[in-house]
Amino acid sequence: MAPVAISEESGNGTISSVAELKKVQANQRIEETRVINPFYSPSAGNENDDDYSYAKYKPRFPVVNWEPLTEIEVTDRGHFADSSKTALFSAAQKVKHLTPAIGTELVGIDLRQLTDQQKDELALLVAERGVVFFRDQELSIHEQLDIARHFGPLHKHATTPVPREPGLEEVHVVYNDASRRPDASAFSKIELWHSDVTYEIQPPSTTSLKVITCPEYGGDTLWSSGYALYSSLSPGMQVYLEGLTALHSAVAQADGSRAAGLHVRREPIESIHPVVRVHPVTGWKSVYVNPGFTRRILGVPKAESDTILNFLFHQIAENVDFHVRFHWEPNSVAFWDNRIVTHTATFDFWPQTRHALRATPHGEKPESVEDYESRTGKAAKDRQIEIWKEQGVEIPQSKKGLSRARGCND
Ligand SMILES: O=C(O)CCC(=O)C(=O)O
Ligand SMILES: [Fe+2]
Repeated sequence: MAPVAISEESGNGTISSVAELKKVQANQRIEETRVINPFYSPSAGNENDDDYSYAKYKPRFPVVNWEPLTEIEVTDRGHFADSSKTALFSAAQKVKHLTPAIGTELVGIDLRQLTDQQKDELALLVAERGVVFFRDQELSIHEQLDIARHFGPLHKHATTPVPREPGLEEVHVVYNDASRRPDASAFSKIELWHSDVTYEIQPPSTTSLKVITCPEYGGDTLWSSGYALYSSLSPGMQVYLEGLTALHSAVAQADGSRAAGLHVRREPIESIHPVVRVHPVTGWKSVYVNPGFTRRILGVPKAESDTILNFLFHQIAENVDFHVRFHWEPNSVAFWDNRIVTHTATFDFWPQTRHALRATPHGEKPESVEDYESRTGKAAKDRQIEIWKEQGVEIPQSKKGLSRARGCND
């Protein structure tokens, strides 16, 4: 057989036997199929650190071991807010709603100046609008953590990186640069949609991300409203989903980290949460599954679980009426309510650098419609219908078709 010319693999640039060729090809295949999850940034190198003012916030993976999380008491700050949000809105030059379903930008506010009353109103606004944006924010990561702590006890992530600066283990670092090329063969775009760490017993509530370095264009983030997804469904489907629970798992994330040679700081867990949860402050119903972490619906045939989840995942990722897309600038900050939205970053900016810091308060244990209604004595609501009622709009007949079958879970 004629020698086959290949790159550096065979040392002298030629391969003389079929066995050797097969070995080289197998190695190439392994290299090609190596999974690179864009969320698991490896330790970034030290190149250009002298010129980079945020080098102290570059990723680090400490080799420490944390105990499993246990249940904690959390009271949402939105409960304390004045529903007109006058203190917050009167401090803004402009309040810009970005789509009917989701997303508001507040212009002219300095987050460092917020009073506790304004923070409570922000929590309520985020609970209603899903995600709220601010630009040109000088607040430090320490000040960002202080605001987050106002919303709830902070989550420490078991696998994603923390900043090099000591004492910031509650911060989740997002960092990508030229050394890290996203691997489109490893993940579909649908799989990247997620709500943060939904496998936890008490997944996050009012979460914030500050982008400190980003390309001039590219690297946008999209959010999808779980309220809007719920509202879009037929009454029969709404009732069906309200009676279901689903399994959320950290196992794949931990396995992915270990496969990348990284240390997992807390053993992965799996939790069962309602498929429709009620936001404790708005009382609105939201579909609470996500492609990133929800593995199956419990108590139904697997084929049914796969089909229903697949339908919901596609709606989350593809129904653009549920979406808002945000273009970041350095010092932009987003606050989103992880209980009622999913999100995905875009990975279209390689080889440029994008660097962001997240603070993540724990929310309450997700509450089903039935549990919310028996705890509060109030009926959980469909956000869209509430908004139409407020606007004096007649509710379409198709939305009136079925009332909720009470006691169907008894
Ligand atoms: O990079 C982003 O825009 C978001 C990354 C992410 O999913 C997160 O920080 O929760
Ligand atoms: Fe996220």
